[in-house]
Amino acid sequence: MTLKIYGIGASRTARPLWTALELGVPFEHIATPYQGGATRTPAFLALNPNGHIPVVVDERPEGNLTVWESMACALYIARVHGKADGVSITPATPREDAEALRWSFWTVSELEKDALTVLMHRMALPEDQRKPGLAEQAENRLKVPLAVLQAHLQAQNAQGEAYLAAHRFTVADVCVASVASWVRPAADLLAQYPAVAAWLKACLDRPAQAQSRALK
Ligand SMILES: N[C@@H](CCC(=O)N[C@@H](CS)C(=O)NCC(=O)O)C(=O)O
Repeated sequence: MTLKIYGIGASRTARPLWTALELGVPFEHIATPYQGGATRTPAFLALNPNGHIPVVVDERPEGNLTVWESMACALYIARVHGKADGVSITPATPREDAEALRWSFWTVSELEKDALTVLMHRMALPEDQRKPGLAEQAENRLKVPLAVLQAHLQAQNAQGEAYLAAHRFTVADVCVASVASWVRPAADLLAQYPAVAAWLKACLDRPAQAQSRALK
């Protein structure tokens, strides 16, 4: 039985990679950059007709199972390959499962697009291609979801829970922190949400995060 993860760490593939590394699940990393045509070959398109990374292929006794969409990949690995023992990052109760699902869906619908605009136009693009006006507009819109995240984390902290779904770090934190990290170039904005900034730092300081990003 082999778990294969296609993609590179410096992409949304970090989400399933980070999840697998946190769990200590053995996997084969199939280095697949999103630039240069590797995601447009017939073989790759047969795995993901969208032509995007990540893709997870779980070679199981009953047959191969293919998962794409980065949040689905991370949640799948946690659920199917992790232990729901209340210690690992796998959700262990219906409440933890609900939190992981809702915050992952929330991230792709409420946070990801504007966070990516901040990353691209404050840091990732060559300076002469950056449009600070686009970044400013995105930062203004991000005040709404960041306030929602801040309120949730404050409520969690008030009941002695340091992370999104539980007292311990779970796959919910992988899914949200991997996107919230894109807002870091807007340091002044992030500083307005101290519970978010502290939680994000705790998530990104985890060794498995750096290990996932380093996989080329
Ligand atoms: N919603 C998808 C988006 C996947 C995606 O856009 N991946 C990028 C890399 S981060 C990609 O493969 N881009 C190459 C392309 O679209 O050609 C997910 O979360 O998996």
